[in-house]
Amino acid sequence: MTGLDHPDPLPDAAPDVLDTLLPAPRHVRAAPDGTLRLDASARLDAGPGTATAARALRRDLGVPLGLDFPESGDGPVVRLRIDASAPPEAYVLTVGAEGVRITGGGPAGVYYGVQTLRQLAGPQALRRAPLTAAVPAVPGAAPVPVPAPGVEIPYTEIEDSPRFAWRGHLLDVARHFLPKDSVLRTIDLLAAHKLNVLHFHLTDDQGWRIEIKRHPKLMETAAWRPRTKRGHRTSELWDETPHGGYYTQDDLREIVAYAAERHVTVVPEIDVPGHSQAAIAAYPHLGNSDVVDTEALGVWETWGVNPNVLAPTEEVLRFYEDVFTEVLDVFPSTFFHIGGDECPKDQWKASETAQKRIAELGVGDEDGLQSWFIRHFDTWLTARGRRLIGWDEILEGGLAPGATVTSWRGYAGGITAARAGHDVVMCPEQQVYLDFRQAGGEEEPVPIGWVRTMEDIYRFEPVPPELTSEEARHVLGAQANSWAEVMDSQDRRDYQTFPRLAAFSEVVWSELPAPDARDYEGFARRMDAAHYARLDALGVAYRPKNGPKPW
Ligand code: TNX
Repeated sequence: MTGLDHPDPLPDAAPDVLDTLLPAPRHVRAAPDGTLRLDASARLDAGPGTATAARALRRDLGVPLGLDFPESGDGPVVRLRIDASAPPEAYVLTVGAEGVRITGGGPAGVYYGVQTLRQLAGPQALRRAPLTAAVPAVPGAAPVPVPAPGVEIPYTEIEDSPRFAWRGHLLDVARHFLPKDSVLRTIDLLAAHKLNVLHFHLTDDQGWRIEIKRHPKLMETAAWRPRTKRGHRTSELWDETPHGGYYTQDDLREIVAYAAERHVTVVPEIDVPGHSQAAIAAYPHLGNSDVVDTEALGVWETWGVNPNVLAPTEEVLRFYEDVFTEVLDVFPSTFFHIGGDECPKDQWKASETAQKRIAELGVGDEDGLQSWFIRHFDTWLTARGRRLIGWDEILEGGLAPGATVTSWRGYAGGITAARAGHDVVMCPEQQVYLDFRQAGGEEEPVPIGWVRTMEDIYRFEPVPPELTSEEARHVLGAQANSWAEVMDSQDRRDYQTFPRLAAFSEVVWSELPAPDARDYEGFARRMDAAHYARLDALGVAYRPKNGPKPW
């Protein structure tokens, strides 16, 4: 049902559209007899605090359905309201004879109500333009009449709120740069799935992607690699063309504002002290120049864990304070991700400078040195009203007092951190990494890690049973990470990310039973009945169940 391609009579809402919502709401009641017809007479009454939802209604539902939603008129009303006694992301959506009412606990709740209304209106509401439109008339030619727009929505009452506050997706733009437009589109896709954190992995050995005005070689040198390894199963080859790119600070401010309008928080990551070869290639004094010829290092051209890590010196701390100052200026997020993963300690073991630091600081060993490094920035960030978050390796040598942990090497790091009273975001790689292939067949892209099907993702449980309910409160939520070593195009990213991100969205939004008791068949039915069609309307090159592949 689309509302516009068969204008007369208006199409019936799919009778079972209430059973296709995804992520599944907490309670859906079908009200008896009837559907509401939203046509050009429908108007919008947006109460205080509902501006983002009102704009989303007009942009994300009105434009593709051809409805303007003026403020006055005598048609059905869409009423948007806030009831601050409810949690900020909760909403109640009522569709009845007089119109639609969406009441949210806060602006985000009303916004999510609009996203649900979009699903009730059918896949057409996920497009960017109506299927029929008046076109600018060629001078002298007669205009062709356009059918009246409209859509029918079943009467219902829906009560909904998310299980977790942190519903995230990691986008790796360091291994492969993703043009700004694609980042904005990703934010649209997250919002349509009621996900609310974009973890933006901006730096790595293979590339630096954020303009830092104080240190211009990060853009001139660190943002580019002379050649790159393309990972396709059929052709793993070195591509002699350079790869690179970076976002200017204005690009990033635009991304942050675009995300905020959709209730998505962008959490920046600057990965230290490992994963830093690109920065060292630009500024060799950042590396351990007493053990390796850092002048000879270029931006890394291949994948894996890199031995060239930052030197643990005051000079390096000052350099990164400069960097972080500019990053904080661009990203208003409370959380700031500092990386901390996969920092091999061999160079520190061999370096006299590093050994002297260990002795001076009295931190015992190389793990203590990394912990000192991270603690420095924990204090630094806390003094600026921000919170440090890092990969679970930051537990080694002692967790910094204010740190939150993204637990990726399984659940263990997250469990330890939660028991010590630290907040945790769960993203165990074996359960929820989207760079892992989603089937075992020969035709899948270059394998990274294990096979993780849509069903595996659907049965991912963020809260490990080992935690008491008190400890479990530290699990803020989860995120699905899309590392991009072999995702060198938007299509390749779409293929890896969808449909599995849809399954993930339900895991973090809906109150699902324990993994074995989850109704995967019911989820798959909703995918088949509506959600693949929604992804089609959104223009997502997801992995089709039975092929062919989109390349
Ligand atoms: C480990 S997850 C990494 C990434 C890789 C990923 C590949 C994490 C903190 N580090 O640098 O891209 O594996 O799956």
